[in-house]
Amino acid sequence: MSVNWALPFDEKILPEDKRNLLSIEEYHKVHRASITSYQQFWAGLARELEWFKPWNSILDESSPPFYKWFPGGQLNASHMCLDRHVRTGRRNKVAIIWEGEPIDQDGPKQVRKLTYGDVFHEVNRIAHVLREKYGVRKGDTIGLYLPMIPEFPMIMLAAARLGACFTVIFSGFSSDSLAERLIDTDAKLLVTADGGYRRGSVIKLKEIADKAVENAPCVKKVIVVKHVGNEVEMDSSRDAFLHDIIRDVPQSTFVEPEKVGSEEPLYILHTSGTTGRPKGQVHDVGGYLTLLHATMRWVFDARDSDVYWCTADIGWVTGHSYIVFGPLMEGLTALMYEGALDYPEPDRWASIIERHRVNILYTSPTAIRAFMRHGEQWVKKHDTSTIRLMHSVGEPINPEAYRWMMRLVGRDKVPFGSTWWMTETGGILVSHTPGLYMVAMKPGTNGPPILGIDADVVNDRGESQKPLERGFLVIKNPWPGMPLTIHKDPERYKEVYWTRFPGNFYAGDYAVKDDDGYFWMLGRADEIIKVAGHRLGTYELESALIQHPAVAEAATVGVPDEIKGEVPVAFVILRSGYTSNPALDRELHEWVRERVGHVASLKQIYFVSKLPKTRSAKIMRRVVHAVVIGKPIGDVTTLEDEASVEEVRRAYLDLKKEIGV
Ligand code: 6R9
Repeated sequence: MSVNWALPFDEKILPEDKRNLLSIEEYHKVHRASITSYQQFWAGLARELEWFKPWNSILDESSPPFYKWFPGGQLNASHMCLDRHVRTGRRNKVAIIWEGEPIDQDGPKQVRKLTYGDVFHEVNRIAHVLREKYGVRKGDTIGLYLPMIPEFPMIMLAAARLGACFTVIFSGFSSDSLAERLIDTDAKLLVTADGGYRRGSVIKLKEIADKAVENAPCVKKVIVVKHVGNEVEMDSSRDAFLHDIIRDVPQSTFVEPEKVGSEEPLYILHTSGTTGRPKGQVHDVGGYLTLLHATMRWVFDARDSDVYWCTADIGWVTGHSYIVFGPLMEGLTALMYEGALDYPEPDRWASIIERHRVNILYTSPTAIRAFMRHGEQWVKKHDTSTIRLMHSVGEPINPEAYRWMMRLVGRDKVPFGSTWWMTETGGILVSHTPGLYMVAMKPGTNGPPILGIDADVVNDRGESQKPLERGFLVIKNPWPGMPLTIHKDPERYKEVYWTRFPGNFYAGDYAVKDDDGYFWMLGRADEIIKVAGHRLGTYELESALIQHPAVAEAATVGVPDEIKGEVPVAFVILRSGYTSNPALDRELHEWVRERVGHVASLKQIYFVSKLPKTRSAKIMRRVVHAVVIGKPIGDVTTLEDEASVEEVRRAYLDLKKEIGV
């Protein structure tokens, strides 16, 4: 059955700068031509990169869905981001403006400005010690567990320089999550820091890393960046401070960038799902950089004079692509901020824009909703008129948040879009492209697919939906930036993304197209929860819960939250002998935070004696979710015991009455 979707699509906003303005019909025409010969189209973009050796063919399609872009071609991501620029006038251009969180009445206590020359020298020195002292080579993987400091991108670039693969673990993850990801990637070296700041307190990263390494025997050595200066325990046979090991490496050290195959791995980044362990998405070099090059130009309209700020954390894919590789490859000045956007006062973000004269802003709906809640007087304290382009990412943007930001920062005239993509896609695939062609903006839309990307909305049988009929988002052609595979699990890669609609990539999102062919992504069709734009799997939360001795079974679902978009709640069945009480409730909250990380704070725990299950004993989270958000529970013919639904509903309503949530 198709659902007709009411979208606010009558509201169209035109940017003030109409240089690239196209009607949507004209855009579709250009777009159609780009996807008809998409391979040649992308090869044209790839030629703008600097290759050590040209590719043998554009796309290896011999064993779908394991596509390889530009096989035979050789390049190096560190060379692309640094060497190319230091040969030119960009050597003395600021590459990274970094601001730390601590601040007093005189302003931020730490601001660092690193030129392309500075970053180049530092990356070479780090690459030198990684190779000479730690024996890091092509084929090795190193783990990174770091706060948002300039060393973070520099270590990624040093690994890439050696042709080694890196894997970043978000610093909000716990030691268990860190260990699991290190083991999955056989990381032999871990780079961490003494600590990081978060809303004025210090997160003791080294301590968490130590616990993880105890359980991850693959990790033989640990490098520690001194950042906060907190006391840390150092195991002299295993640990060393970065500043100590590079002290004697001369500034002029040059490490020849390794010639890396286009189709070889650059990094592995884990994403959460509903079942099984987190999936390590493996990204290549040539295709990935090609997509970033295109989207930096088209979506962000990157120009040499810009100060560009992406407010994400490098721990997530947005930071990989649009803090590190995208902006540095394009030779931009990228701003990096360590802390919370509304700390210590709600205007921190606006003061950063004003002080550093930011031109391009890439942020999230969650951040915008938090700014809104604090009130517009805070943003009005600052001159944000340097902003000439904005985008949001991570979750659907509600039209209210869009309009607020557009009015107060966008002055109702700058290009402002919502870029859709995911860890798997490597870079932006559905978005406005004001740097190339601009079409009318509509609050809440993602816009049409970018050139070269054939996206569609389909029904259960894989047939195209009509405008305003909800369906599943699919990508119909291979695209540069797509994953090579899931690390150690190619079968799963095939099954999760390529089996539901054979030949098409299944993204797992609900979407509709409107009459103009704009896409509106409506949220996940599976049980992935997006908390403040961060992707969390129900599986990780539930497996943490059932490790607790009191818990027999658990189901977690996302519930709407005014600021964070969604937050997880859990329904828990206790083992016999245990009864629910406030102390146990507190303990379980803490237990999950400790095991998964602070991103995984449960909003509420409901104690029940049954959960809705299928006859094959699978928990029906869909049913739990429907009860919690007050929607019809839909088809329950596979439900084993209908009373369980009542039980979940009662637990939910009782607590709601009691505490008013
Ligand atoms: C980049 C990133 C991917 C999921 C994706 C979708 C949601 C991302 C969105 C959006 C609506 C946008 N999503 N951007 N939904 N509008 N502009 O977020 O990657 O963490 O892997 O999440 O995020 O549901 O499937 P990732």
